[in-house]
Amino acid sequence: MDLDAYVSERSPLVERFLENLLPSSDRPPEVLHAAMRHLVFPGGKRLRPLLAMASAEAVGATAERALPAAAAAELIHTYSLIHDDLPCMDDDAERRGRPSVHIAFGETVAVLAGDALQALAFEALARAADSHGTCAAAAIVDLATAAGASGLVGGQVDDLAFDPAKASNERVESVHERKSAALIAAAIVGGARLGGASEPQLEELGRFGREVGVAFQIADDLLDEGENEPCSSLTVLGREAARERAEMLLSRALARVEDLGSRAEVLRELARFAVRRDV
Ligand code: GRG
Repeated sequence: MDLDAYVSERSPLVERFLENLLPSSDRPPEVLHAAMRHLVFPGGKRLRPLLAMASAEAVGATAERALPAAAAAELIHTYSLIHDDLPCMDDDAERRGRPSVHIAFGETVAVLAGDALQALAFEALARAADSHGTCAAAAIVDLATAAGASGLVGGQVDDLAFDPAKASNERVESVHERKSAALIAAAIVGGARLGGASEPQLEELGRFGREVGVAFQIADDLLDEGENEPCSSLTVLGREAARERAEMLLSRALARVEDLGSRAEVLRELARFAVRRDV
């Protein structure tokens, strides 16, 4: 299975879709639109959109069907990175080797660009209602749950307040599930929903997404070795046990989508990449 060929073929679909969705930086307020685009283009690995498309294809639909869910997940991801880099959060001056949005545009515009990207994510999915019917509404609920207080935002709050004295693998993975895995699962389930998946398929894909998401975050903790993060699998498990835990979650996840057969091979390969990556 040639993952590079898949990525080269499908990525332009996402880039075009996002390009049409994002307001032009020639249009006022120019500074807001430029700030919104700053981190979206060029993006990072585009893992969430690729998973959304592969998930739609795993249930027999085209990658194009998944584009609103793919783009919406990427926009939520991007907004969360912009806000995470702010001085009041992680205070990072660089993202993907370039100045963070608040360094390039100032804090006020960075907060507002994140807000606007979040709204745009839901707009993209809501607009899919015409072509995708009620499954678009269900995908909106899933995305809102993954992005909100019980998902990304709640996970971030618990991460920031994490007490090293009370650290345990359970507590760390509870943060991983919400801060990172929930959005990955929403991308996968969203793509499958828009692709017309059945309820049992959606349930299995949701579990697959959460397990891959936690394993992805453990891989991220391993890549961040040396940063001395209190809320990290590396801190509570150590390097070897953390790697084994990620592999265990990955194989459990892969077994869940075995029944989808060869159509799901790209989805499985993307999951392996997410967990074993070195970027
Ligand atoms: C500020 C609401 C709010 C949430 C912040 C995104 C986030 C939550 C924190 C950033 C730090 C972090 C470890 C997030 C977990 C998700 C993660 C590993 C993000 C990086 O995702 P990649 O590797 O990034 O997919 P690229 O750059 O490839 O898109």
